[in-house]
Amino acid sequence: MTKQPEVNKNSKDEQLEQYRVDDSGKSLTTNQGLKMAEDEFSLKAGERGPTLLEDFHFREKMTHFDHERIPERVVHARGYAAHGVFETYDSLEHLTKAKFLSEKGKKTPVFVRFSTVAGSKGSAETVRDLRGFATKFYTEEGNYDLVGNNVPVFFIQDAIKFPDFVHAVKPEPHNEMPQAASAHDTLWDFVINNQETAHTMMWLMSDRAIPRSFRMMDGFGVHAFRFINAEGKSHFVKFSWKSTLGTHSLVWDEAQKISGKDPDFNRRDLYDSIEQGDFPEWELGVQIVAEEDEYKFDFDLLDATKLWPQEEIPMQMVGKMTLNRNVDNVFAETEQVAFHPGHVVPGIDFSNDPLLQGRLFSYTDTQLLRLNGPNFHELPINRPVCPFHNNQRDGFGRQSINKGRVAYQKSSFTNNTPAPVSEAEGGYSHYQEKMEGRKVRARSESFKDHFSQATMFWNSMTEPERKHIIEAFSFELGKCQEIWIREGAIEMFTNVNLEMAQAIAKNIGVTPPTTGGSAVTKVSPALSIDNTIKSAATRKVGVLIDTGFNDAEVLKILEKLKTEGVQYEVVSEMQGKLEGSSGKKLEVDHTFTTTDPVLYDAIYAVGGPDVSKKFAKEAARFIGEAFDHYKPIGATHDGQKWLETAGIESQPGIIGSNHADFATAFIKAIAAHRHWDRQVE
Ligand code: HDD
Repeated sequence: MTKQPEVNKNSKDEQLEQYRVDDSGKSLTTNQGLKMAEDEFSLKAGERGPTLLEDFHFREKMTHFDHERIPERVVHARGYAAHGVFETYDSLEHLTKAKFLSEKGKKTPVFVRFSTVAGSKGSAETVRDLRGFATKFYTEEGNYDLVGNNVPVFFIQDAIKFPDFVHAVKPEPHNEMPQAASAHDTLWDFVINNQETAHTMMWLMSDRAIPRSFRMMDGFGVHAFRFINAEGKSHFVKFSWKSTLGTHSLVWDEAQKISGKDPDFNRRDLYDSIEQGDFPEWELGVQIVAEEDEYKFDFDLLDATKLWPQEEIPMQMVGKMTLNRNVDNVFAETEQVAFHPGHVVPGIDFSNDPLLQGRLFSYTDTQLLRLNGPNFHELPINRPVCPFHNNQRDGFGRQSINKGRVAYQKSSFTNNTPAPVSEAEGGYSHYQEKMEGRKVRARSESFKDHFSQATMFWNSMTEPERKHIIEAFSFELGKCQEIWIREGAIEMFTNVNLEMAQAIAKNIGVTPPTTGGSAVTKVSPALSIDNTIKSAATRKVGVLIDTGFNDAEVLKILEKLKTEGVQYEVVSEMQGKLEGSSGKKLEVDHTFTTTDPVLYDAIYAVGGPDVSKKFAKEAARFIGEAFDHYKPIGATHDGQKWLETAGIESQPGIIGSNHADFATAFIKAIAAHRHWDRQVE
């Protein structure tokens, strides 16, 4: 694998440099700096005698090891991260005074952590779940965290229900099953008893919940936030990340198999792409609503179970983020990074969304436990790139050596410094929203329509997407043991769409409903991932090939794939080098034992003049699975006959050697990603 090119150095990278340690080539010491003469044998009373308590080296090494683990995140435990840069397209000064958005071309270092939500730290990655998409912008005015998901809506409307929701979706407490899965009774019991979940459950049952890659999914800030400009004027804003590679998904059967074949599938994809210089990119989109338009819509802007249809509230692209550097150490960076929606900069403020309001408490609270005290902001990955000064002191693991005798305000010793500064000088000041009302525990009437947008989502789906949603419901509810849960879900989702509920009911042993349904006809084409960007770039092809292959032609085809940015791996029966018909060599990347068809976006079957029975059997398996998963398959030379044996040579997305320009036709089929019009069954 080639090393990534030297990427933009930035202020965060420079700051991290002082903490990086390279121990290679050095003498071994204890943590006190004492060089040690021996590290393999503990100190004993005689060669065969007991270990001595005075063995400080053994004790230090073992104690450190014994304390190596910290609590995993209560949600989003399984995550992976990378560094990068955000560049602003144009000044947004008229909307926000946030400096990182106020200057054309301004570059801000970022750190992004992607995650699944429900699974433990070691769980598989291609599970059906939302994905976390958390971005830390290291701005010159302090850290700004956009802590979002890959779905624009959330399951609940009020943060007080978050512990209930999470307890319901996590493995059931009496037997700790199932891991990283929503297909079980307690989650669906929660769903039918909390019908505000309807819209997000539709997203969870859709292809969005099984992304092909972190690089190929959107991100959403979910809540309405506020932009505040220098005049103090406020606008509501929603943030979205749009991948320049488009939004793409796995198919469910494939996703489940990948969970076994490569539980690290998504992180490997991100890591490898960055190492290879295929830097993933997202554009940041904002949707803006003027304060005076707050009540203009048929949903409440403050309700996190509602999205802002792009067709009604247009999205403006304001900058581009590129992830260009992998971490040096996963624990130090990815595990210790602490995100918080409350980390804001001047020009960005909160709305009264009751889910957001609760989050503003929860994140610091959880870091106190996870990172063991209040000094987690001093960890290298969490430090802002601008200086920070206040009178906070002490606590576990304190790094700073604060000089002087004063740690309080007000003090004549220090002339009352560190002192607050005015807004004009960059001091954060909360938006002075006018508030009135009674102290109540209640939900606004305007939050009570749980189904219209769920139906809009369904209405916006293509046929294949609808089929997948029905299959996902059938899988998930089919895993529920209790019939009343399945019945309750059918009753609930009849409110979304009658035909959908009927189709699911049939699959799960529930009497299909005959009445009900939704009168909502609204459609938002932006919600279908069929309308996304499609390109062959960075797709991964498995090339099935054996000794004696026609090197003159095949190597040209492989070269063409590379030129188009398509990645490929050479798969054969045995590791080593394969020799072509005119002596050219090809290194085998994987054998049939170490890889699998589900790990590729497309298959290119070449074979060789004299393949073994085992090779032919494996090739048939690769082609068969790729076919069932609607993937493009190309075949030339000896591979052509496998298509014919399988009887699939004239199906959509199958490119045989009869194509005049095979490489171009194959690349086109790869760019189409999935060929849903294929006859699979
Ligand atoms: Fe959360 C982690 C995203 C609602 C409480 N959340 C966490 C992470 C992401 C989100 C991406 C992982 C950050 C990382 O990579 O370290 N959470 C969301 C979104 C939500 C949301 C988009 C709804 C719009 N979360 C939410 C609520 C609460 C929390 C309502 C509680 C009131 N979330 C947490 C947490 C976590 C967390 C328990 C676990 C680890 C952490 O914070 O740092 O505090």
